[in-house]
Amino acid sequence: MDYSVYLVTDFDLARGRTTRDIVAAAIRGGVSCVQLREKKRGTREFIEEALSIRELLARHGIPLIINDRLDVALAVKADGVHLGQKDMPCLMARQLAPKDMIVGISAESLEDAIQAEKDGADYVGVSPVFATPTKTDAAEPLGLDNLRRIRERVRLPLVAIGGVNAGNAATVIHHGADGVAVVSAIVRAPDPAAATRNLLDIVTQAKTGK
Ligand code: TZP
Ligand code: MG
Repeated sequence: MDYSVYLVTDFDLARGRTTRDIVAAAIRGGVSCVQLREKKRGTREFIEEALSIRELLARHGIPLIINDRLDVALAVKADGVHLGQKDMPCLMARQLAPKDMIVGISAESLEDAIQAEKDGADYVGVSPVFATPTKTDAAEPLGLDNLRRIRERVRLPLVAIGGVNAGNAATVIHHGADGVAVVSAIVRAPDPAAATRNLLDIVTQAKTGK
């Protein structure tokens, strides 16, 4: 599983473009994986959107991860589900999900990350690394030193999220992340395909220099 450039969608930040438009552009730019994050839609709409995005991503062999909702992930046969510290516990999701479903957990501390590994998570979102206006209820930023501490203690793939952009993506990789998860750096970009490609170049370069 490649987490190099991990897009997290946000309809409100897309400047009038649809989530499908943004995902299509990100695919052109070489996105590694996509999380559908729909905080405002009802279940029916969320499912319809997920099916449409899943079909688009499947054509390119790119995994779809569903934010918060294991039921939606199961219903649309998504590749994975992403759960925060206030969502369904990882152990429970692991029991309910098919064996091959990816379960990603947001860790807001070193302890959360260690627990996620014990509970059978497939990857950890280190959240947030930097301050971000995108998620208003985000925890205190962990910073690069804590990212490195988590890297030293946890073997799972780490995805850095929160305030990550082309300006700091290389640093984040150098502090131990396997990939960058971004909302605004792609969703708000005037050219989301170019923004994705640029991030991928930076991450690939930073990984080869590791
Ligand atoms: N989880 C932790 S921070 C965040 C999420 C969904 C938002 C990240 O958004 P941005 O625009 O990439 O800072
Ligand atoms: Mg959540």
